[in-house]
Amino acid sequence: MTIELIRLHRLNIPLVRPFRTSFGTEVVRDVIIVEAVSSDGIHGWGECTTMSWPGYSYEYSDTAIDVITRHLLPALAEIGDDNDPLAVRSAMDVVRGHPMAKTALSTALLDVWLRQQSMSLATYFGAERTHVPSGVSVGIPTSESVSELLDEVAGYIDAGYRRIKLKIEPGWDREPVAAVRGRWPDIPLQTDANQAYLRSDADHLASFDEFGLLLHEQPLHEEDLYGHVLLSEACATPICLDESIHSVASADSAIHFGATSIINIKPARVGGYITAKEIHDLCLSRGIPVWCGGMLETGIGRAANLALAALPGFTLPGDTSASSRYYKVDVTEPFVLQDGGLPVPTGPGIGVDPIPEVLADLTVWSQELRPA
Ligand code: OSB
Ligand code: MG
Repeated sequence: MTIELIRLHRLNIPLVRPFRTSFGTEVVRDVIIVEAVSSDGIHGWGECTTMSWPGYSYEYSDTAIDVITRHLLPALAEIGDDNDPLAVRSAMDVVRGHPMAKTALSTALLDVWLRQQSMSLATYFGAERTHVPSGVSVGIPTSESVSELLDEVAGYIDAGYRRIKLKIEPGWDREPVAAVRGRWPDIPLQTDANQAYLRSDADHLASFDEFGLLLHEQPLHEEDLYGHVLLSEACATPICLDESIHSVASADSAIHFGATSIINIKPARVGGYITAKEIHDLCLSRGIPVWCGGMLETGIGRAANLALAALPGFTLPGDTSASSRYYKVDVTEPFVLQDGGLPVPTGPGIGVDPIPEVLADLTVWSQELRPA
């Protein structure tokens, strides 16, 4: 397969409501969609889930554009016309880090490669599930009002979401969690602190044990694996890592040392779908439950995440919510919640395409690149 052209589309998409976490507030999604066009006229798509600022990780949209343009695309010249997914990943390995940029470009190439074989991503993974249960990640209300939070959560529960994740930070934690648990004693409930706590908060976090939570997601700094081991010993609530897991090796280490007993697999955080699948396989062999995280993806990234989440180790509902939870208008046909979950796309590749007029409408910048 010869890739003739790579197009970067930078979109600004308003969120239906601001998404506030311990690392900041996102009001408009600043997302890059990568389009790869092959010489036989096939278009493949990948989503770069960076935000406009380095709040979740060091990457952001400007660095991703730079890395794709100046480093990843030239690195691919090494493999010539060989666009086998493993060859693509190893060619990109010469660039340290920048997993979101790698995910965006490698997924567009993977999509072309699969479409040429008329094979869906789910089939390529060996996934058998056709429907994936959905959870929803609920931001900190900008008003900091618990009653507003309860109204938002009620809307999700009425819509059929199977699990609620509350974003927490020091000062917004016990009160909202107690209120949600008090009103819905049986709903699967978890927290996500995005690294906002310190080792010295162990007793405080252990006090949440009374709420019967599924897990605490990434309470401490991503580099503090030992801190998470200590926290796991202090809390009955399982600890689940997100930001700390970048690779198969980091997942293996975190499991081995007892820093995590559940893992949030986000393809964009680990450099792509091939590595995400390998982490799934490792966790399955170790008896570690996984669930599919998200980065407020458009339909492009969501479609690929659903294929991954259809694998058997994904035993907990993930952050694979319907398009309407994020956007009034999605870039693809919207994903609509059915029976508390979403259908796994069955078409070739990622199984969805952007709607050209919507893509054009939301685009604030674009660029064409010619691979060397
Ligand atoms: O930590 O899981 C996170 C969104 C952006 C950045 C980080 C995170 C999130 C979410 C939302 O929690 C997940 C989603 O619904 O896509
Ligand atoms: Mg998280």
